[in-house]
Amino acid sequence: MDSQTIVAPMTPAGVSAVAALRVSGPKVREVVRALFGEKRAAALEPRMANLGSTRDPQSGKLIDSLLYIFFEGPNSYTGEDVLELYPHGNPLIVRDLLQAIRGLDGVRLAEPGEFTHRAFLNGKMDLTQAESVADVIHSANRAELENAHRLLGGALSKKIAALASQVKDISARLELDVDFAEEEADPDFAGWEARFVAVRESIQQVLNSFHGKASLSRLPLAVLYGAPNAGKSSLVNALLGEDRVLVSNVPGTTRDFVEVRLFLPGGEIRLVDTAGIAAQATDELDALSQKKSREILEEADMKILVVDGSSQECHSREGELASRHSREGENLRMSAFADMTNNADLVVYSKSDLCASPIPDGGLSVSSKTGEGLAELRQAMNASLFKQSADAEDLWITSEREKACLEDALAGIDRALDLLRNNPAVELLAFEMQVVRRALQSITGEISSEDILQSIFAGFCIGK
Ligand SMILES: Nc1nc2c(ncn2[C@@H]2O[C@H](COP(=O)(O)OP(=O)(O)OP(=O)(O)O)[C@@H](O)[C@H]2O)c(=O)[nH]1
Ligand SMILES: [Mg+2]
Repeated sequence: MDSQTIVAPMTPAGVSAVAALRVSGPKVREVVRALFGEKRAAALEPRMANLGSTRDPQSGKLIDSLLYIFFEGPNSYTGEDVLELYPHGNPLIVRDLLQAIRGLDGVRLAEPGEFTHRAFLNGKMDLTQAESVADVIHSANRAELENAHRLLGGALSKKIAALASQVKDISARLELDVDFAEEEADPDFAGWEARFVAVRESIQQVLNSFHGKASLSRLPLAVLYGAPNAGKSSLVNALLGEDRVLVSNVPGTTRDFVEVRLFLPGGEIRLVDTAGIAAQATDELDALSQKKSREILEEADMKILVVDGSSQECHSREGELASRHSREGENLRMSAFADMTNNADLVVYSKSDLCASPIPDGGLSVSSKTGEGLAELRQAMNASLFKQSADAEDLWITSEREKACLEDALAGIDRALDLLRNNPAVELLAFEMQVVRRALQSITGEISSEDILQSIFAGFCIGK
């Protein structure tokens, strides 16, 4: 690790009420002296918020009056001396402050993830925890965030450490046998297989828990579709609690599809309101609108068919739009339409305030006017679009690197099992168990190379 002091903004570029910068390294006290003066630096108390004015060390011009906190190493995020500064969130101020700090001798701009990299090198966290810091920041839904918090809390580290120590015991025993191999012509392998299989199962279990991360740029997508005038746009407004999209009693009000963001208990989703789809388009524009509706439906993670619950058709069990239209004619377009209406993940019967009769099973009765059924609709969307909130014990891994290490460990234990069953040679067994142990230790970073560390932390954001 180089001994330079590093600085970076922790908050994204742009205007905000307050911004935050972090400085870490041996020159932190000198940074305080340069920014706030000799007296402040001499009286610096760890973990106390200070209000001060800072001037550009070169020009003497006021940069800002701001809060700052000093953390004395090793009791800091990185394990080094750390200074956090909270100026007003004007990009000009952040820039000036950054310039003033990095202009000091022995201070440079931090690389992405460098603070966390230092935290790892200084033993503040292991590699699974360091990787989960990025997950905590980027989780796209609540279940992921809860998992990331469990990882950061060291839940995986504990599991892996327990496994590694099991393997270590086996290795120690095997190595002992290697030492005595000459004297004891035929080591006794009875009982070993069960131990190997137990290790294998534990590794496989963690490996099976792998699933990738949802991407913030790919939020789950729910699409509302149905016949013109069914009440789709009204439902979007009711779910949002504001009049965002146009509503009218003229069928064909919505032309282009409209996308909004909606917060559900599990996280944020994209909700799309589409143009009404009918078996027959009224004109060219209508045909185009309907084509777009069909296209976005193909991308949907949840297709919600909205049926006008106040119309006659909704009251007969078989009387959904699809069958109505298929009865009307059998041309290709209509059967495609029927397919689509039959493909719904959920059928919502709208305008329940106008419709007193019961609705078909499995459907949901809602009114955008009175709010009836909206809570149930949100719940159904949440259940369909998000992995159900995991219980406290549930833990999964998200890192491809950790997955690859586990695969190496699994391959090693499989080779060891094969040897044990077919050709038990104590040296070879000891060698394979060492491979397994190393693979496990590299998950937590007990064994790591500078290259691997570089590639992990390069994926972080600046300032973390
Ligand atoms: N009473 C009542 N009227 C509703 C309800 N929801 C929608 N409407 C009325 O039904 C008509 C059509 O509503 P929209 O939300 O524009 O229907 P749409 O499905 O978006 O229609 P298109 O965009 O034309 O496909 C409007 O006159 C709404 O006021 C409801 O829950 N209760
Ligand atoms: Mg509409």
